[in-house]
Amino acid sequence: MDITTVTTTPFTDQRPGTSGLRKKVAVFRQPHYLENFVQSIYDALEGVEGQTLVVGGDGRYYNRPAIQTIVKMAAANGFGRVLVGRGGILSTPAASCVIRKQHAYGGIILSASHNPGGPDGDFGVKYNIGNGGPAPEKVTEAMFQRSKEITAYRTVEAPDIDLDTLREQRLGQMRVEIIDPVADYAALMEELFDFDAIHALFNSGLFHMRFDAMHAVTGPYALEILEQRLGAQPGTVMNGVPLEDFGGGHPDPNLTYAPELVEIMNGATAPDFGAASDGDGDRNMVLGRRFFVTPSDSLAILAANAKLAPGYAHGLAGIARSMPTSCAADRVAEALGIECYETPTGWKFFGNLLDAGKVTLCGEESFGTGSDHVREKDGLWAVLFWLNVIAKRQQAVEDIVREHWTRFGRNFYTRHDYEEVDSAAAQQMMTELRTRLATLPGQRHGDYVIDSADDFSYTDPIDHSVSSGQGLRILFAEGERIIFRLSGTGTAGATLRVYVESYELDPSRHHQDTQETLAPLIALADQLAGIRQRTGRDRPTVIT
Ligand code: VG1
Ligand code: CO
Repeated sequence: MDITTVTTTPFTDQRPGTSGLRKKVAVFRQPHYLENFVQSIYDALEGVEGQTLVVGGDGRYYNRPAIQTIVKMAAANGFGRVLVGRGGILSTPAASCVIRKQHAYGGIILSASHNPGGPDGDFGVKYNIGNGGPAPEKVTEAMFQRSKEITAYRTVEAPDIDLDTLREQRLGQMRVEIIDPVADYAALMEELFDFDAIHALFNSGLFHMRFDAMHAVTGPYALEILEQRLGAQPGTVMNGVPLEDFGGGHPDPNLTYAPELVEIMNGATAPDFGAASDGDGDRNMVLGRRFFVTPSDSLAILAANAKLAPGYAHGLAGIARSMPTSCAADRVAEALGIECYETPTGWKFFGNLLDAGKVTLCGEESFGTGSDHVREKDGLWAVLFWLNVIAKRQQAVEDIVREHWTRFGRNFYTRHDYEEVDSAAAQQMMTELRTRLATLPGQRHGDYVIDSADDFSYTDPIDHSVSSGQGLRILFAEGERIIFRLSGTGTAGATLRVYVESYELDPSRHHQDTQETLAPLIALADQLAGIRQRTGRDRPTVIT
């Protein structure tokens, strides 16, 4: 088979963000745009000759043509074998699982996660390394550098491969295997959780759940695992067929973008348990009957109950949470006598800690929870973990959470997002606040005294790499926190995220409303940073 070398010129905007290169579909469709980035990935890797690459995506628009391009270029760049999920489908955690289980060199995952899809929506490409996790910064930086100097890419002239039949094909010297996207992943879940106990729970007829796959990638996984293997009632999984535009929705499992599920769970005949996952299947939202579990609490509760699941029966080595995630998990770690690590936003920062065996569970406030079973956050895993805990404790979700608060105290927590604000204005607001950070400690604002303030910087405990500029933190004397960050996953303008938290030990106050409880701190955040004035917005776009 002939390898073709195509001459090209660099684009200057191919710097991967929080999780890969994420752009509008129209940007990716420019001639050579995808090819340039894929060649930059391959160029940044060493010794790929004869190696195995895993390829799959969340099924969004442009998934299939992109896979054809990536596979042909893999053949031209010397890979020995490519594993592709049937139909081009692989959820992010399943891709991580396959990379590990099949000892692949790495994988390319096509997704823009929770961002909307379709011809006018977003697309994304991320590279995962051999441990199954997102490429660390030094690797993504090498790709970006390469993309700025690229002059040619390599591909092969060949007919498209058949993505829809489980079989082996050849592209020159390279084997292409179409694999069942669910098999390896489902087998791993069976090892980790007590499927018999969960099966009995569903079988009792006294327990009902709804899982909203949001027309994204988790549909086939949830149908197989929840309905087929665990015996949940047919219809438990809703919106279970992946669609290229996610049915026009925003596949982000939160109270704003999953209104259908939220309405069911708030209804008079609400089931016992509700859950949803995002575009690429790595996020989760967990709901009880008329009850929302914050992702930060979910991490803490799973940690406190981990021994109920067979995969974690021996206990946890440690816990890690991203900096903006609430401190609820820290209290559990303290009680368990284990370490709790605080990392920058983005799953890639957990990789070294997991590989070194320092932590077992990880979580982010952005509906991400996971463990050392793979190297990505894992939506369905979190749902199965909750089901395992419910089956063992035989309690309602709300009761489990309230008991947790009584024991550990409650971290009231909210995130306010200001989406698509003017980039320059958002940058300026951050810069201005950054220069004033040193003057803040000691200031009193009503009931709150500022204890310290900094621009979060992280030194990886394993490889000692330093990641600075990871968010402005204002910490108060009684455990309250206000954090300002600019998103690294948006594709239009800037997204400002403001994270606000307080801590309450007194159980008589645990029933309070989150937004009301945090209102004075939310007002203070605006006062300190001038959000309204700088962004011209009088309220956030999304509150979680
Ligand atoms: C967001 C979240 C972050 C998460 C990232 C990728 O990043 O805040 O916690 O790791 O998305 O999630 P940012 O930079 O926009 O705040 V996903 O589901 O895209 O893989
Ligand atoms: Co995602």
